[in-house]
Amino acid sequence: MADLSTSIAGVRLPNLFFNASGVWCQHEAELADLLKSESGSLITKSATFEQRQGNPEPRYKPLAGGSINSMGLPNEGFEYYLEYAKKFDYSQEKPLFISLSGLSLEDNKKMCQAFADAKLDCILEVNFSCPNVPGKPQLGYDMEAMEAALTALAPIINKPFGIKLPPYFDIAHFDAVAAIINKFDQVQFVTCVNSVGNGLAIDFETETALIKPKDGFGGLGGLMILQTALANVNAFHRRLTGGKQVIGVGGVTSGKEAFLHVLAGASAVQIGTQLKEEGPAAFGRIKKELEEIMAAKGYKSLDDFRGKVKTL
Ligand code: RRO
Repeated sequence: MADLSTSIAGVRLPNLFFNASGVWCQHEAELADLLKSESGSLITKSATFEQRQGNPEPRYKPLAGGSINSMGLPNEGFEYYLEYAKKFDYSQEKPLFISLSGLSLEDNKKMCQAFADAKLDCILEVNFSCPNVPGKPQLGYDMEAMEAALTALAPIINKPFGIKLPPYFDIAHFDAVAAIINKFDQVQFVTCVNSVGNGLAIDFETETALIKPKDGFGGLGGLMILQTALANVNAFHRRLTGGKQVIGVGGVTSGKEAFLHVLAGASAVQIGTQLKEEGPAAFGRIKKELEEIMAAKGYKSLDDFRGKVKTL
């Protein structure tokens, strides 16, 4: 039987799969579903300092081959997720990741301080890439602001953590972002990629945008972004030093895309659109499919093929 276990930032996951932050993780009932599922871990919805309703609906639509969303960071406020993290049972086999996405550096500092003060065994993923808050450009596309944020947050968090990155589309940007991240020993993983920002989906018959916020502009996810996600996973896998890892996310609908993410260099794999559409049963199915692929190819563990994509 193939071994799908992995570890991120020194913490073991019984298998490499978990939810992409934002999907099935805003409320405790959804987090309970993830705990019951065959996922190897779980991550909470990106938290802001205050609770938020998010953008007006409709704000998510499935598309042929993916999805578009402009949720606008609906969440219960960081204290809700802090309380959840405090009562979480860390003795069970799934570790807990917490996503933070402050609307300012000051908010991120306050939230990170609160988690540090609580001395919990959860792992922070700081979201540098929400594309959907009107009037707020994402940090991941502002290199100076990203370095300033890491300089401020790393000493506060004071233990290994990760950051969620937007997709990049230029080799110079892969180089520049990796060079910044490599300055921070504590950044032990990057999660690649957040949704491909600011797509526009239009209904042909009604000639109307499919979602309401931002004149219909929203982040693209699902199979249509697979190759962008794989490129980002591989670009950072090749460039990051000091044992830093990459969590792959984008375009995983079956064991096959998950296999490709690991081949590109992913140490864990998150599932977004497919989880939203199929529900938590997706984990059992995709896990089984990956096990069958590994058995057919003669791979016994993820280490046997991680990052080993061949080039011509
Ligand atoms: O809530 C959202 O609109 C959202 C966030 Br924070 C994010 O990071 N990525 C995304 O596609 N949507």
